[in-house]
Amino acid sequence: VFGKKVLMLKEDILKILKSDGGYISGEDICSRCHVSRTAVWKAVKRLKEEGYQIDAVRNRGYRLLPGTDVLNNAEIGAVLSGIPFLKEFRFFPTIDSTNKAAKLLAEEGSSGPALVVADEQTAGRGRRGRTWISPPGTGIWMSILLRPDLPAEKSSMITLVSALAVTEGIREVTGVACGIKWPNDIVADGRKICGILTEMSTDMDGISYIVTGIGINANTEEFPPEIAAVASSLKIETGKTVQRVKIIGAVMRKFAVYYEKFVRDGSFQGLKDLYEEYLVNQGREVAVLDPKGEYRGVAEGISDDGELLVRTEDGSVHTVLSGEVSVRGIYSYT
Ligand code: BTX
Repeated sequence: VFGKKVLMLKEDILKILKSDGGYISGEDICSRCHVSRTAVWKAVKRLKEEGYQIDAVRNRGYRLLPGTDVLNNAEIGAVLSGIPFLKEFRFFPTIDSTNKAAKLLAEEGSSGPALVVADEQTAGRGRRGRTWISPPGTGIWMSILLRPDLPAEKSSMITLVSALAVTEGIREVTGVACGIKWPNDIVADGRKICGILTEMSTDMDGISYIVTGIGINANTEEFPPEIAAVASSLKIETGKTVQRVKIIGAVMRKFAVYYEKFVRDGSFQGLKDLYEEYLVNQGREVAVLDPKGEYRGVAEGISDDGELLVRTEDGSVHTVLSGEVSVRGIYSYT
């Protein structure tokens, strides 16, 4: 009973602090929660231990600092409760990879849509077995489990749906003018702030499940040397701490809308124009690393199926289905 009381008090105090940007006196909190000063002080201490930055000033009271960015079950649950699209979510303070966890969830029979979020990944993955650097406390590492009734060849378009949702979610919350580097990077100022990894499992009936993994550098201040030149974060771009739960909420709201449209239409066609608005490749010189050899051309947008259209010097238009495309002026390719 005592533990539950503390928990409720913590939640109540948090609610009060969140509803007000300024200082609230201890006395005020006491009378609103019907508890003693000591109880309030203890609950605040607990909240601080959980990462909430609460300023306590004598004669003024308590204030939740705007730099607070806590990722936990309660915060994520609160932000997702308004998104009926998601049927389930899991949060892990640390995990090997949220894509892997989402796949396990699918294997256990989850019908999705489900979301797995972690504060840290110890074995975050990029494409082709590459590593995705996922330190604790700063990033959004999450995976969406889906079971769309679609032919397997449409699965790669889920990456485009995710990219659209991430771009708009980030823009809405932070104002960062990010764009999409086809097919699976979100960039700001020519640097990667997000990577997307979509994986699929099929059975005799087609798609069994799809997991689309999204890694966003939110409050990263410094990157390891191997990616320092190519990576950026929302904090680096805005100079401010972002609240990761807000981004998660905004991205998931957008995702629900675009995914449902995509599945209803059975095609990416209806999202193509919007996608192209954010496409940083558009009209720029690109280098395509084709298995048959590298070639260069100008990106002209995407096809109805989400392939990149590249016009080469001889005037012919190539469709690039997947793979490595670098854009002149955006990392690697100069
Ligand atoms: P990718 O193969 O396109 O990019 C991987 C490359 O990006 C790496 O080789 C490295 O150069 C660079 N890189 C690694 N970490 C970062 C980082 N934090 N920020 C910027 N650049 C980086 C992109 O693959 C797909 C990444 C998906 C990550 C999500 S996180 C949640 C989910 N779980 C999981 O294991 N993967 C996905």
